[in-house]
Amino acid sequence: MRIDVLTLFPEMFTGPLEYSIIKRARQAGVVEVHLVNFRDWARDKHHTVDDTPFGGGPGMVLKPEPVFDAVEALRSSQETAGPLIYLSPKGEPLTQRLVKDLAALPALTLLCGRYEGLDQRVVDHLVDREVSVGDYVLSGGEPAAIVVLDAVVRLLPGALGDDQSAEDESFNDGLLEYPQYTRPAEFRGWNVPEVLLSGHHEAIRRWRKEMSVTVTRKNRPDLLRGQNDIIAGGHS
Ligand code: 9WO
Repeated sequence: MRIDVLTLFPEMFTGPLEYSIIKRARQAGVVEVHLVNFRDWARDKHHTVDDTPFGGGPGMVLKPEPVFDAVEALRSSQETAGPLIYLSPKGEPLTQRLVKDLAALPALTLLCGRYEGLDQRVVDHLVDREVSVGDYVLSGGEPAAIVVLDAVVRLLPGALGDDQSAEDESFNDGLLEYPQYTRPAEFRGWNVPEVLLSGHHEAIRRWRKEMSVTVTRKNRPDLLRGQNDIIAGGHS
């Protein structure tokens, strides 16, 4: 898979690209990440990328020309031009379903905004999908793009080591994951739940399902809508 990232701060990606799964996937040739600074596409001598908003108001807006030029240059130089995804708090929520769909593509372009955002004509006439990673405002789209990058790359065939599973751990059956424990069986007086030491696999399976339902009900009751069959299965 090829992932192009359009950003005014490409250096923000160098750390994440050099660790763990993303690093190994790049080394294995599973993913190729290209960082593009769209300031390089500004045509004036000061490489201006922003201007004041029409209608007044605070801050600055990213000019359309450098973004259009950068994206069009990418699209004409590649045979596999993936969809252009703009990271924005106004976007559709990023879900594991969307991550899976993106991971199935041959290419992807991530566009990171700054300041008060992009000129709307970029969103209307160039962007394919506007995606949000959560209901909060960042100082730019870069941390959100790193989230998308990480979630997508770990699903690519060959990205994970043998000891890891690309199953969406926290979303089996649409429930949150059950608690995990490892040695020692007693730590500072706190014991690992007895059932996990019992070797009784059916009892362990039931306990884990029950814990999944309990933590989901507490932290994400929205996920339980339409899941009553699964909850019933956990108690049967
Ligand atoms: C800032 C602002 C200030 C005054 C009036 C309106 C304003 N809107 C914004 C704003 O939304 N700024 C964004 C900063 C513009 C696009 C890049 N930035 C961004 C992306 N912040 N948060 C995200 C983001 C992306 C994906 N998922 C969650 C948050």
